[in-house]
Amino acid sequence: APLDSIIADVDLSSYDDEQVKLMEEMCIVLDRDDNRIGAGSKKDCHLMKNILAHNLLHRAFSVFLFSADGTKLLLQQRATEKITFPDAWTNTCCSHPLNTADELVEKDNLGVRTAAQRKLFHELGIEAKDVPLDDFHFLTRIHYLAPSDETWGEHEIDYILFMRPQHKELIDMNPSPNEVRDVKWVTQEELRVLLDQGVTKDSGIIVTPWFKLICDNFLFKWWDTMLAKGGVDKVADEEEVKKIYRL
Ligand code: DMA
Ligand code: MN
Repeated sequence: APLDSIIADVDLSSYDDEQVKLMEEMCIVLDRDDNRIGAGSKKDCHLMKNILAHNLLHRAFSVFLFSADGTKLLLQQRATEKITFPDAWTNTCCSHPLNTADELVEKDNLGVRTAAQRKLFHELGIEAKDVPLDDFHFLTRIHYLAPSDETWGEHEIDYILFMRPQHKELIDMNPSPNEVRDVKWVTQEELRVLLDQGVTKDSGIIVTPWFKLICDNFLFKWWDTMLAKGGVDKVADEEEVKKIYRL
């Protein structure tokens, strides 16, 4: 069985202790149709050798948190301490639902939403009461593979979640420096500038591959729909909600 021969012999001593510890988290291992086939450590799931040799795939989520009026999106720059994609600009918050009873619940994507609420607090210090589980809106799933360097990378089915809290114009936060180097609320125009800088090698701006894929394929269309509808309900069409996009 492929999961028995996973390698885990990489030397982590040069990385940040807190981030190394998080490599022990257990991710949900999937077949390509998003059925759970097992569990694997965050470390095993993010080694390019395992991804390429065993086609190892895991479940993830990406949160897009908007201002109350919908004109601004919260971005983060990943901390230098991150083992994968350090210093890269990306959407509000990304991580993995863990292989635990509460985060495995698939009905109404409850497990993924529970994980999203947990990580918004862990990475950005956003309180659960400001981001209620019912206010996350699931849009679609994206299956992609992207190396970070010669050792590490991603191979995920990524659940896209939008949230647009109405009780405050901009949600309060208190980012954790071990996770987040910087944050920025951007308009569509400001995001387009950042994405352009991200493709210019000497700009010093790096953008994560999944955020770039989502921006290139969906985000601006969904964002316009959200503004036109005045809310986050039914921003993705029925086809998008059902499908797993292979990007
Ligand atoms: C993993 O994000 C999830 C996606 C969609 C790339 P991450 O590397 O930020 O995970 P974590 O915060 O758990 O390290
Ligand atoms: Mn991952």
